[in-house]
Amino acid sequence: MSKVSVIMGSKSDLPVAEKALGVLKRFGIPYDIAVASAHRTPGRVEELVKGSDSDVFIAIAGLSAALPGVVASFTVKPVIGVPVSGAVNMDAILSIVQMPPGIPVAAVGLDRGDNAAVLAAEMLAVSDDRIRSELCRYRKEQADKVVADSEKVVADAGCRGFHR
Ligand code: RP5
Repeated sequence: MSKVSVIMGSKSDLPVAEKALGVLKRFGIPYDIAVASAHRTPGRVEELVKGSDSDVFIAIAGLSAALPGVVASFTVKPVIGVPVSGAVNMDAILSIVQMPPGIPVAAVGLDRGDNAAVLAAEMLAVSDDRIRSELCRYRKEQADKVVADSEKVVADAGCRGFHR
């Protein structure tokens, strides 16, 4: 049984999907993944979404990125859209951000499959203590890294840091 379904509009979106999978694996969140295009295989998108037992969808697409909105049209579960970069980047961003009223899609940054997975984990953590603990650990690791990076920058610069 999956908790998160990741759908990408094309196999060419796989590098962005892999960022999401890496985070979901780290948090021990079961997921499934498929390629299905809003424009080329709309019926397949509908089948996948309606047949899914996941709690959250991550939809990844570039160009005229209709996929997240189309996924959202078939479910009342939360949908996170990830715009994929290309020759023009605003097309995918605006296609995901500018959803009409009543059918929202949560948008993360360009190519930010990793943030989509973190946001999905945060949604699941509302009712899952284990995932909440993983998220807290993840936050602490990031904070520890900033401090370690700062200490290294100060040491490499051969000067004194703040608060001496
Ligand atoms: C979108 O068009 C896909 O999500 C992909 O980002 C983009 C290009 O698709 P391909 O031509 O690489 O299949 O539908």
